[in-house]
Amino acid sequence: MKLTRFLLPALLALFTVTNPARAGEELNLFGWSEYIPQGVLDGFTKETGIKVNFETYASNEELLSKLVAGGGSYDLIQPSDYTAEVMIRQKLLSPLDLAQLPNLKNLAPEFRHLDHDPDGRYTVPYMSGTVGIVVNTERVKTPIKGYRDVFTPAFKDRIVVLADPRELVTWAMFTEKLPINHVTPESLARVRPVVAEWVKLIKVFDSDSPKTALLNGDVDVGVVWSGEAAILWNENRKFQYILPAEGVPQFVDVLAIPATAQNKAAAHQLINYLLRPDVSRQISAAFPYTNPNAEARKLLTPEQLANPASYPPGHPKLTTFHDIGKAAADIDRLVTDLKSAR
Ligand code: SPD
Repeated sequence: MKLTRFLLPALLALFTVTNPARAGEELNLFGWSEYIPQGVLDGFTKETGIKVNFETYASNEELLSKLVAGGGSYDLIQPSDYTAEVMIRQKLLSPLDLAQLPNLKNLAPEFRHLDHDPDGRYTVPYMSGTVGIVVNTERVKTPIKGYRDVFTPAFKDRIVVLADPRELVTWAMFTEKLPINHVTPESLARVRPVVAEWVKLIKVFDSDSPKTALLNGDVDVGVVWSGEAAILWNENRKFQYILPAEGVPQFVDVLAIPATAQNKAAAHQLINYLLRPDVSRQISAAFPYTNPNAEARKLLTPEQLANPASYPPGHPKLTTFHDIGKAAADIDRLVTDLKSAR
């Protein structure tokens, strides 16, 4: 009698606190392609019993449009810093319960209090990286220092770039010495002819796996995510990564819980799991971006830490994107127009 009235409820309460999401539950994860190893998600399911339904996207625009259109009911998403900024402003994210994220302590101090979410109320850094140039040095003998060296007639149909309008326009803005986060009709008019010339030279637009065209030898040079460049470097040292002289975009992709999430407890559990050093190390092994988890970095090999695409030597100047409001749609339109006219 006593057991039922006092002990059992107490035990149940304890279980609920330490293990808020239970076996049989499901979690809907919407994340970047080529970023979260399936083995990591399987490990999470094995430990918690929570099944992860994983859908992927290749651009922040795709994530935003699906979320705003109410398509799918996602419990955990992975926007880039500047897109999280938009989502926080539009009240699309749920505040985090930091008490459920003890592994936040593993993050390096420079990845806390980022501009897009200064108090860390809504987002948790997942991976960071840069966008830069990869050159197949067996096929390209001319020196490549910046975007202007890539987008030349000599490389017509030998170039792969990200299928990401904001990136493409930003590279052109860097070359024109325009501020990348203050996009106006005038600045877009300035870069339009530059981008128009560039798109005629590009053979492949691919944000999912731009490394593939370089590995296959379909192209000789690319402007790609640093993690893709790091994989190429691991594959063959002939693939050199170059931070563009005119300006280098840096991103921090984060984990966040949509305001509409149905299973916020499980989402917190997965975030905390991904912050575990042993788990985060597995992510770095498969997708070698810059790991913001200081404790996980201690577990990486000297070779992993010496990959110049994952951890660029020196202290290069990097520039982060910010919310540019309605100009984002103008950029999309401009690139769509120019691509269809080529
Ligand atoms: N395959 C994972 C790519 C992640 C890139 N995210 C950064 C986007 C910045 N525009």
